[in-house]
Amino acid sequence: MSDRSKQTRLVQYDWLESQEGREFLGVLLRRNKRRIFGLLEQPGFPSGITPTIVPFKLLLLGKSAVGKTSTVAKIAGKELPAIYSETPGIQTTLIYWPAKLVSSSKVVLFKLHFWDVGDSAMKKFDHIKTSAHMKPDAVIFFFSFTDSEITEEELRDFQEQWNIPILKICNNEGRKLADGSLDGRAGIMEIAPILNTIIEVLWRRRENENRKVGQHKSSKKRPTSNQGSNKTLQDDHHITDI
Ligand SMILES: Nc1nc2c(ncn2[C@@H]2O[C@H](COP(=O)(O)OP(=O)(O)OP(=O)(O)O)[C@@H](O)[C@H]2O)c(=O)[nH]1
Ligand SMILES: [Mg+2]
Repeated sequence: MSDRSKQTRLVQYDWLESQEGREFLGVLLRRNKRRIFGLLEQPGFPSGITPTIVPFKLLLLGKSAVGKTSTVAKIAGKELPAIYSETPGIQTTLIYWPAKLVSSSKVVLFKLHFWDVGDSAMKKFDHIKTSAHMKPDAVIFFFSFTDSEITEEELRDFQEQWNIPILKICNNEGRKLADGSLDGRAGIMEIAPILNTIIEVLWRRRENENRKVGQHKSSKKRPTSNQGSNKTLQDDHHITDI
């Protein structure tokens, strides 16, 4: 059993199916179709609700035709490309994802910025992966189950060894509405486990980083015997405070 399976959850996975979750989900939809948000836009919420927005940048890498662009389309609730064409360079997509934290019962709006890098662009500009300008919060590596070079067993070993979750997605067309367009709500419920796992991993890592910074600061600020001992770290604002 991997360490990951023993960890307690940080995000409430079935929250979107609750009354409150459905209200938040509603802001991602318009007439049951997924809304697309531009770079400067963000969803409006019912009055009195202003969730904390937490941005993350995700870099998608993997060899050509492995399914990066199709996966982003599926996650964003867009039609899948009818025919394959290589992504010429980098294509960015912004997705908002509300989630409820287990620890504080607060709703956080995750702002996920997916950077889909076409394989030949990656080969041409190999420095992208390590570029300081790029600064991704995480890299998602893609593999295809139809690729005979990689077996499921190898992927399982990889998961156990590195304690990185392997997420499976099937980029099928998805349920349609009467007018032939994609059913946004059904699409969201389909991809919810994937996005919840991604934010869970990112959130856990950020909490660990903040904890380390907090410990480092508290050891530096630890009062000496002739200083007041009531000094606290209340001025440190960590994301874990949410
Ligand atoms: N069977 C199957 N085919 C898929 C799936 N996802 C994508 N494909 C197909 O794989 C091909 C490549 O998909 P893309 O998403 O364009 O691949 P990509 O990784 O973005 O490729 P580059 O832009 O060249 O790097 C297309 O013909 C898709 O229809 C899937 O889940 N299952
Ligand atoms: Mg592509």
